[in-house]
Amino acid sequence: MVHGEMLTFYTAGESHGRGVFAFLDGVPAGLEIKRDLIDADLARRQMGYGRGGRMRIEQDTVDCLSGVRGSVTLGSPIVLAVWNKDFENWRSFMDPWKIEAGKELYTPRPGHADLAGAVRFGHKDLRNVLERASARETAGRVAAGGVLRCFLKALGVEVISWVTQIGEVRYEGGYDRERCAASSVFCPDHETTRKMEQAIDAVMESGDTLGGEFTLEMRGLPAGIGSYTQWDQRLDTMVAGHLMSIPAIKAVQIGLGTASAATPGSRLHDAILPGGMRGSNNAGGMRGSNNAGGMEGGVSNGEAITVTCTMKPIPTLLKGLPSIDIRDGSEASATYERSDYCAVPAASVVGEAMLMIAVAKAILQSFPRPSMSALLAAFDQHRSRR
Ligand code: EPS
Repeated sequence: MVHGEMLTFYTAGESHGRGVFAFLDGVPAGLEIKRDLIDADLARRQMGYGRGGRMRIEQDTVDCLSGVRGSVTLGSPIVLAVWNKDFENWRSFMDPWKIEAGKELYTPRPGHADLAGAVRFGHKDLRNVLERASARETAGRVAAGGVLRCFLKALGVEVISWVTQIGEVRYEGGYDRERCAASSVFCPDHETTRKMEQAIDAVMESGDTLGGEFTLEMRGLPAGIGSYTQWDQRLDTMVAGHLMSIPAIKAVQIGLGTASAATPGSRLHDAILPGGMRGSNNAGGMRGSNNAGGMEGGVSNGEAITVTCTMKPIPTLLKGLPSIDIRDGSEASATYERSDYCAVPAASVVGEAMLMIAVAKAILQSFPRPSMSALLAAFDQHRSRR
C-alpha cells in the first residue's frame, strides 16, 4: 500500500472465469451510489468500432456484494461483481476444482503477457497467464470507477474523455458531448470518425490491429489536492501510475506533455492571473493557459486536469506473429485467440475510471474523512479559503 493511502482498490477474476470483481475499501459512508451510472460506464466500455466477438456475448452490468445498503455506502469494504456470461461456455475448462483438457496454449503472442507472465509464475500452459492478463479485467476497473464517479460528482468534479487518434488518423479539436456520444469511436468529429472507421475496416480485412490515443479531462477539482512533500503523494505520480497500469498503454502525457521539451519557459508556464489564489474554489480559468495540465509541484492548481494516453495495437493477430513453442523452444507462429481489432474507444472509458480512482485516492489522502458529510464540510471550507 502506498504511504498514507486511505482508499484501496484491487480487482480479481479471470477472463473466462465466473466474473470480474472489484474491491474498494475506504469509500466514505453516506455516499449515494447510482447503479445506472455504473452500468452506463460498463456499457460504454463494451462499445467502440473494432471490438471482437466477446462483446456480442456479454452485457456487462454491476452486481454489488458488500458495502452498500439501499444504494448508500456503509463505509465498509465494497465488493463489486461483473459476471461473465461466457463462463457457461468455459465452465469445464475454468472450474476451480476440476478441469478438462483442450484449451491449453503453448505459443506466446509477442506484445502480450503470455511469455513474460509464464516465466514470472512458472506456468507451463499460457492459458494460466492470459486468463488474468486479458483486458476483460478492465470491466472491474470501470465498475469501481462508476462508484467513484458518484463520489466525485458529489464533490462537483466531472471527468470526460474523447479519442484523439486511431492509427494514423488524428483529431485535433476539442470535446463535444453530443457528437462524442454519437461517434462509433468516441471522436467528436463526424468526418474524422468516418476516417477512423475506415482505418479499422482496413486492419479488420487484413487481419491486423490498430492502436491510438485518447484524452481525458477532469473539471471542478479544487487547487490543493496531492502533495509535493513526498514523491508517492504527488498527484501526477498517482495519475500517471494509474493510467499507465491500463493494459496496452505505452505513454501517458500530462498537459502539454512531450511538447514541453521544445517550448521555451516563457511560453510554457501558465501565467497566474489576478485573483489566481481563488484556484481553490474550483472555478478554473485563473491562469492564462493550462500547459501544466492542472498540476504544479504534484498538487492540483484549480485548472482542468488534462491527460493524454497512447495505446499500442492489440497483440493478438489473425496471422500469428513469429514466436516459439514454449515446450521445446522451436519456431512457431503465435496462437490466435478471439480478440479485438481496435480497443482505443473502450480504453478511453477505462482511462476515465483510472483517473477517477487516482484522484479519489488523492482527495481522501488530503482530506481523510469517514463520512460524506464530514468530507463535504471539509471541502466547502477548503474551497472558500483564500
Ligand atoms: C475483453 C475480453 C476478451 C477480449 C479482449 C477484451 O474476451 P475474449 O478473450 O473472450 O475474446 O475480447 O481482451 C484482449 C484484447 C486481450 O488482449 O486480452 C474485454 O472484455 O474487454
